[in-house]
Amino acid sequence: MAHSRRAHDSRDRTAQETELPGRPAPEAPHLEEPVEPREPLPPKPDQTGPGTYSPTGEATGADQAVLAQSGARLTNTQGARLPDSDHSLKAGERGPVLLQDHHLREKITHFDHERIPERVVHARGAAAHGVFRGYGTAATVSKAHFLGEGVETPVFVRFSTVLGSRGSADTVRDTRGFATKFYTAEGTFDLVGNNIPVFFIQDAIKFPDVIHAGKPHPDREIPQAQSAHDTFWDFVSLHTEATHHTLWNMSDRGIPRSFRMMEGFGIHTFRLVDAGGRTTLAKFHWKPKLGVHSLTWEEAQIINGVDPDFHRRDLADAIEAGAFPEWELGVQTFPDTPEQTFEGVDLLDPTKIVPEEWAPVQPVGLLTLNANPSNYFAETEQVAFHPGHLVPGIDVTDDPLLAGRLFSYIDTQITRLGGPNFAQIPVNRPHAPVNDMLRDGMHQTAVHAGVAPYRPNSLDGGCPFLAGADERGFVETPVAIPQGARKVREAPASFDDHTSHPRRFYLSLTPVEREHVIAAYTFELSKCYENAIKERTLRVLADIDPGLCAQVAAGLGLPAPEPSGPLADVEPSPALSQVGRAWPVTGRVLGIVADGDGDIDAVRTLREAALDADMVPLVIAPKGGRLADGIDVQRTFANTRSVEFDAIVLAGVPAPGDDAYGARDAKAAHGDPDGLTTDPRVLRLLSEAYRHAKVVGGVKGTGEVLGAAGCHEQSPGVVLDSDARNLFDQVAALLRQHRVWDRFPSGDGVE
Ligand code: HDD
Repeated sequence: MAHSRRAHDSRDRTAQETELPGRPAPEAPHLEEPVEPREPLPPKPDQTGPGTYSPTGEATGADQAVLAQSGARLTNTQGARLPDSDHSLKAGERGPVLLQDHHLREKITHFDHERIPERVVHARGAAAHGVFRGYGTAATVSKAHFLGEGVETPVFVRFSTVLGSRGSADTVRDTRGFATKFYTAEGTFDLVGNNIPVFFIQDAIKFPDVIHAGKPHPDREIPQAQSAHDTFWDFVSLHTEATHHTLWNMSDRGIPRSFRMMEGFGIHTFRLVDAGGRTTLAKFHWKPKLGVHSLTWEEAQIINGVDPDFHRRDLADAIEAGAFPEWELGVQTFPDTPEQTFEGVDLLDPTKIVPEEWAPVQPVGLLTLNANPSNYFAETEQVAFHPGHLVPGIDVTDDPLLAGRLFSYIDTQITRLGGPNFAQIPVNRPHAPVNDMLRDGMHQTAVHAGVAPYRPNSLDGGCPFLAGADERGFVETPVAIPQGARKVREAPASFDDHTSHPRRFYLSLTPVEREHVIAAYTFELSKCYENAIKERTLRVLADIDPGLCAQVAAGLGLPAPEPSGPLADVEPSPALSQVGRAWPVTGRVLGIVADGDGDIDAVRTLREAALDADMVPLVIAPKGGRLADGIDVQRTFANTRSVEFDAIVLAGVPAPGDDAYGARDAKAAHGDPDGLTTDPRVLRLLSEAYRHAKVVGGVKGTGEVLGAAGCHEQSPGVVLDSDARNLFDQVAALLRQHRVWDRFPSGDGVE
């Protein structure tokens, strides 16, 4: 992966760039208000696009960049230049505003309509542009052109939370959306997945129910972006097919460290078609190169207060810094038999998984996110995904959840984006030529040529012509329908197993991960008012694992019920655990605490070692500006918390600064003028990081401060070394495990 050594945080970019070896210092930005027009910036790649006048052919001159914004002079919407945009037209300076002020009315009217309905689910999101490169390995199962060897396809990926509103916090406990738009040469393919491989419901007809239960209560509209409330637990305890998904939500998967460190899943089984027409059933997986990592619950809660945009910022900063996140796309494949099962797992049931140990995930291509959107609303907000956006080689199955989705997504865009022409919005435009015979409608921006948008015709020379499979047409797979099938509102008997898969997931977790699941259930249920809901959930848990049930019951102060019958006999799937593997440290954030009296050589060595390892070093000091020797400060004691960092090292013993918060108070709070006078915010940084099982360390002379923060030298993951390079190497080695897992409570009693 190529990384430029730019600062992780765009706010610090200029400061950091100036000191990087071999990089010319950028010009000082012009911050004064310019008085003369300057050349506008050239459009960014995502601000240009195919001409809007004729999607059926070559652009006819309406350059997107010109349409969006150009010229140095303020104009009205029609391009007429304006002399004033700050004062309404009045009858005299102190007189009434005149109704004839068409400029005032145009400006205010447009503003009044700036908001569009937020997505009914997945309203809160962040996105990026990128590229997908096929490995060619999928050729044996799919003829999709974009999966071909070396084929590069532009993509747009949007990550999201499900329940919260557009302005809600990022690190809530929730499922994360992972939606990818591949602009392929054969048309757009959307893989609209999540970071959890199963879903709450088996049939789309229940989607309004599960979402109504998860959204805030209709009377007070609380809680926001949370599942810790009565209606959610009421529904999932009565509707036990939700148990598997809920268990994943209560695990660490519900609070990812970063979008960059999440797996993604297509969830449904798809039907792949090869060049010879042979079909294979398949499930899609995204595997992050940075590993699968999560926050601790306390971290997530702190971040929701101190940086509600944490995931959004993390993604944008990493891309801006050149630390481009990557995922491998993989497929699990299964023979396309009439039963559509694999090793007893019903492949049409989206609440079930096939363990990777049974069907390995075979890599078929690499996704790299390498550019931030230029405009949030135009792109991230207006992007419209649809599981029915398919290309030749990838077809759907009869999963009843997928069937409903194929209806719902287009429908929702019509409300959300104001009409049926949302595919003409730049971010939604296919990169393949479009000739669809669809005409008119709200927000039609294409000026279609021709007179015969119908078939057959002779007036437009018979165009457009049809394309069969031999001309890369999308031909539905002719799947047999069971003979004598009756029209029923029923599900197959296999859909009734709601316990064996959640049980496998729970048994696959390490003790520390199970502790987190227990804590999450206990927390969420403790937020419910109705005891009956808690008791019903405990009965569900008893059938998953009696130990889990007993511990949650103990936390709630309720008796633990017995399982309703014999427990499902399942083997664990180690691939489901996030703990125990070594991952790259690329893109991880190292906090280096120092003050002017600190060990400047150590600060420099730590920074350079971190940059060499493609990590992101951020210097934390009592105040902003620069340390001695020109080292820039990126964070101050006042503006940061430990949650920003994956590891923290001390390169100085910072005494209270003389900035507004805490200096004198801090000394007073210590009570002992001869005692340790470390700034209390540094002690909090360290003790918090320690509590969250992060690697902490320091150079020589900092042991006492670490000890005062509760980070004792003998404790796991506390590193002291007089040599800064050695210190870094030990910190980085520990960070490969993401956390110092031994530091969490032992998991006693969790089997
Ligand atoms: Fe959905 C959005 C993922 C079931 C109806 N869904 C949406 C998004 C993601 C998913 C990632 C956000 C896309 C974006 O970033 O714009 N949804 C899923 C997955 C599902 C699923 C993985 C099950 C496997 N969804 C599902 C069902 C229905 C919907 C069963 C309705 C019957 N989903 C929608 C929607 C949304 C949506 C209402 C809201 C905004 C949008 O579509 O564009 O149509």
